[in-house]
Amino acid sequence: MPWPTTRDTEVFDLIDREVDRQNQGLQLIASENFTSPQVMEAVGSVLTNKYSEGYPSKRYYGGNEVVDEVEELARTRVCELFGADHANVQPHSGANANLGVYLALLEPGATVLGLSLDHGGHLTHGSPVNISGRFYDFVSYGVTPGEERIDLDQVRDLALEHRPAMIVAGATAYPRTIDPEPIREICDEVGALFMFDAAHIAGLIAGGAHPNPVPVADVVTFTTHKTLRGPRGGCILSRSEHAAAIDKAVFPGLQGGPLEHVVAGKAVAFAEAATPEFRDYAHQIVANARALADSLTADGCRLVSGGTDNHLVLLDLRSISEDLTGKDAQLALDAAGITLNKNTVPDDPRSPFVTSGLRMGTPSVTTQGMQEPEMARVAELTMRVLRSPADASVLDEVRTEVRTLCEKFPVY
Ligand code: DSN
Repeated sequence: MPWPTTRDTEVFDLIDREVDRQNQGLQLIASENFTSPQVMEAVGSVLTNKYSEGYPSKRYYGGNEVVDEVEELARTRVCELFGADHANVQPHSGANANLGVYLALLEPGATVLGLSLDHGGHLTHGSPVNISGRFYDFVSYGVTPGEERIDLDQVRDLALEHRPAMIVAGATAYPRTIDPEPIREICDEVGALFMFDAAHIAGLIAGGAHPNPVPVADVVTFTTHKTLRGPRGGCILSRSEHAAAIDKAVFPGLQGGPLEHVVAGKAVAFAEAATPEFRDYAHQIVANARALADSLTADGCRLVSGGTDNHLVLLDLRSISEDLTGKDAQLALDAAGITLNKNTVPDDPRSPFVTSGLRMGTPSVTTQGMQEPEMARVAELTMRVLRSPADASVLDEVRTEVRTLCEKFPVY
């Protein structure tokens, strides 16, 4: 059957609308970014047509001579970028990367330590609603009550008490540097494996703006689409001794055919992240987050941990109004063209669907070319909405100003 010649306007009109939305509003979701045209070209390529279960030169189907080279290129590039022994570039997502590691290295029911969800951890770090919390015995550590930094004393105490098979570090909503060294020491003291989930900060690590956990941890997982600015997907880096188990866990243990068009996009992104321009970009992400934090704080908003060392800030909305929830704030800001997400703050009395906080991140606006002066403006526009979330005229005014700002920094 020939391919249809009529354009599917229903779908492509929606995509055009999404291009407008991304161009015209402020994209401040800390886990998002604007990937490059070359990454998108690779993801939209004929590699989507190919089945390639297995790994380079060990495939189940024929015709994989080109795909083998694509995947090998991605593996080599990412190993060079982070200084890793081995890479598995097939995980479809960060969640699958984490699950692949658990399947490879843990027995069902094994004890694992992870950062609790409301202190900034991820669902796959043992949430009871996630497979990680159902198949493994996760024990949560948190942040210190005052400074809101990862409580290493608690990690050590819990490790000595529970003797975990693995300690998971990494976060989705933690604004500070995570030093892998002291966690390695605790792992060594109790004989635990060390997995570092670097999903949020992979780009900061690649660009030299944050410490690299690869030489320190047994396994490092990450997503390729956040600060790293590649296509949507996951990746696992490991020491050679874990390579065979991890590859077997990802396929055939967890996934079927790899998405080789996405693997090609990952290869493009890994090369982009190895450039001097990307180093500047990674440092500017952090500088922008600091500028955003300074302006928000100066305007009276309390930030979790008092500021940031990375790409994100966490606003404690109770410092603006006791009645303002993350849910309402997110809706009001979205209506004003400022897109971000509600987020719990440590020991949040509200549920994860309501929350007392907001998370804001700078990877996307930094890709657009915004710098410190624009971050002060973003903070000012955000605070204006947060002070009058129910005032339609304020939301309209801010929306117009957001659009004018974004027009100066076109994306696509
Ligand atoms: N959804 C991602 C985030 O926003 O942090 C984590 O998977």
